[in-house]
Amino acid sequence: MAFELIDLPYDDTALEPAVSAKTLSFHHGKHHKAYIDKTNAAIEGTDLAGKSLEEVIASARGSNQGLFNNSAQSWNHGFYWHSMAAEETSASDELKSMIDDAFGSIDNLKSKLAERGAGHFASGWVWLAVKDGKLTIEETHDGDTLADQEGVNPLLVIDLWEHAYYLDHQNARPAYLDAVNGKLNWSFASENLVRGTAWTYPS
Ligand code: MN3
Repeated sequence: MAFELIDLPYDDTALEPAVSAKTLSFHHGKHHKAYIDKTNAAIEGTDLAGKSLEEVIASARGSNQGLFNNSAQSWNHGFYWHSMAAEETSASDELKSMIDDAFGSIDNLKSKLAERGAGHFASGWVWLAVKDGKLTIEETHDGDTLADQEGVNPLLVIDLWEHAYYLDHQNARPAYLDAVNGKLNWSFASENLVRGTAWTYPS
């Protein structure tokens, strides 16, 4: 059983103007699809065929950089699509209280995410995660992921690769981050928090 390109959880115009249908057509239809296709091609006929995407990522980490990059990017993009929502969403009481404890307010958290995302050098991802029981902002470089990291539960992610924003915001990563901050899916973050373990890529 091969991995599939999951559908976007909203219409392709739903995130405009933060993220346009044109960006999604390339980002989901070309970039994400290519990561999935390359992961499938790399594991076909090996003992990783039939494993979960999370197992493939963990197995490839540190031993097969090409497969790691493609499988982790497959996961990260699935998680990223769900990290944004068409409609306004709200955080659970538990998440709100953890945000207040860690960042003072949800607006401060959004500012910190934008600051860390803007300051991240070159390609990567900025995450809201639970680590050692506390909310934290994490960054990963290139295709690296929090999907398989012990004791870390990712709640939300923002893609910092230029392909995520160049068509809509050109080089202005801060403008993209401000726009995406208004589209973050706090319901998804709350579901991830209450589950207590990392989201899994749909199979
Ligand atoms: Mn991307």
